[in-house]
Amino acid sequence: MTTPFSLAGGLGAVALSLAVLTAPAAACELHQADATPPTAAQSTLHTADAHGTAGHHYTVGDLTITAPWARASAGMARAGAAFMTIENVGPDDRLVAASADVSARIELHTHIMSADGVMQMREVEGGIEISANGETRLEPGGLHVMFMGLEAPFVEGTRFPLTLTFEQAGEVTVEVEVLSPTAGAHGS
Ligand SMILES: [Cu+2]
Repeated sequence: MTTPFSLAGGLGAVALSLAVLTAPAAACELHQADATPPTAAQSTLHTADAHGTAGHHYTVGDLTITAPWARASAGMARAGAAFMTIENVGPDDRLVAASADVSARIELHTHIMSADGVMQMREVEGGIEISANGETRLEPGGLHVMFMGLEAPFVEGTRFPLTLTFEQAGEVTVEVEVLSPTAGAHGS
């Protein structure tokens, strides 16, 4: 039997989740001030949720960047990495640079398997290729934005601005959300 109590609880939960989704959406619109208003297709991205957080997204030119995130630092680690999905509805592009105030140095990295079967990180020469009409994933074990010489550890629940420079689409500043130290482990 459905009691008024449980019904009210259910509505409360819905209202709460809507409120949680509203904050990142507002941030998106701020960054999209000069772009076209969000379309129905774009707003469905807010439910794309690979890591238990609202999938905030940013648009620049033909690119949509979804849910930039980083793992919280473990212990005294002086390095960190950021991940995101970049969707391209236009021609070939390239992520050529990233900048933020959080570390002494930032590089664009990938992982390669060495001859003796050990995964190693390498800087991507000439930047990360963003293929035409496709989706490029920066994820644990693969492509990532690398932060070396962190000014302070990445703390779970905080965010920091990261400016990405694309060869064609230009520059966009996204907010990187710091998730738990084990976030994304399933995807590595
Ligand atoms: Cu790296």
